[in-house]
Amino acid sequence: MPSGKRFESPPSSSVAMPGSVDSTYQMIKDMQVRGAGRIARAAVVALKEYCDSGKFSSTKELYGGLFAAGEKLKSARPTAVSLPNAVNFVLVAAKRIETRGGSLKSTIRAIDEVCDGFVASSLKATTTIGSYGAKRIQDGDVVLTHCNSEAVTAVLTAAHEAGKKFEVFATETRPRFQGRITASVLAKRGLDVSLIPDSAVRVYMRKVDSVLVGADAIAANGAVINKIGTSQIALIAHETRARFFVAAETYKLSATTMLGELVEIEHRSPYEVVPRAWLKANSRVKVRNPSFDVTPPEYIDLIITEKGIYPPQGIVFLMKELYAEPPAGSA
Ligand code: RI2
Repeated sequence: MPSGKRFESPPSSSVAMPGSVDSTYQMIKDMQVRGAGRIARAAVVALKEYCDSGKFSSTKELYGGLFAAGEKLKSARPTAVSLPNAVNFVLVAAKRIETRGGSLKSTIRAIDEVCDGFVASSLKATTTIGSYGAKRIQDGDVVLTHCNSEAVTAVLTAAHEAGKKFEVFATETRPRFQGRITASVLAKRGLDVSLIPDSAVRVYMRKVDSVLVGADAIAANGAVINKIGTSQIALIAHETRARFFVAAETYKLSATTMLGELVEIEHRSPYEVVPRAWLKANSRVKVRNPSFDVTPPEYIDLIITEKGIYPPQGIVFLMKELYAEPPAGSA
């Protein structure tokens, strides 16, 4: 396991940026804004606000500032590839717009449109995933989910709205208990949901027909990087022959894994696991808090995207289609 030191914030985190970029960076880092899709949209909205801040006197200056802002936002959390993919989407378009020439005003307007377009297509992708995924849920099914994923709640909600009768088990998802969000959201939408401790998954898995989780990143070999505990759940699902589905927008595909790069796993503060006083009283105890793990493709049946449903082995072809030239050095 890599040492915690490797996961310290990169130096760009100390570069001061105006208002929205700084606060968005901090909110993503502190997980006040969380979930791979949400952090991607939040970063893009911050870039748009930065463009609109009225502090630039030339398109060159605008692009330079935007690039620095994008780099800062990308450094907020290392694992969810949706974040660099979204920021790079805006930066690549901004570069193209800048090179094309035009007034500062028209350049800002064009970049704003790119940002709005990303947010709209991200939201639409989640809805599309919902309708594709809902077809995989049958009357009488028991579906287990882990953590809190908008893509997953979209699928479950679409199935419920289609009149299907099924039961959901949501894990608590220690240490930050995002499973409570899932349980609360689904219950409010009228679904039949039970919240269970993470450690109870094997007790209930025999009842479970399918597991449905989100993704923070998907590698070229079809491996899925998602909230810590996902890979253990996949193993248990494999044992009982429950199907294992992943719901993820295509901007969670990690194109640089085609070039052999690995997805960096975020390790967070020990104080998410134990109180400060406890650790002070037990200072010889090392607390490790990896935020994500990797589920190998052998344990995954299907990956549900807005472009269609793929077996994990087919993801590399989708990746090649979407990212003909993966951006070297970016995630
Ligand atoms: P959506 C979350 O990460 C979870 O791991 C979740 O499965 C994934 O993002 C995808 O979420 P975190 O931000 O984009 O809670 O589907 O660490 O909402």
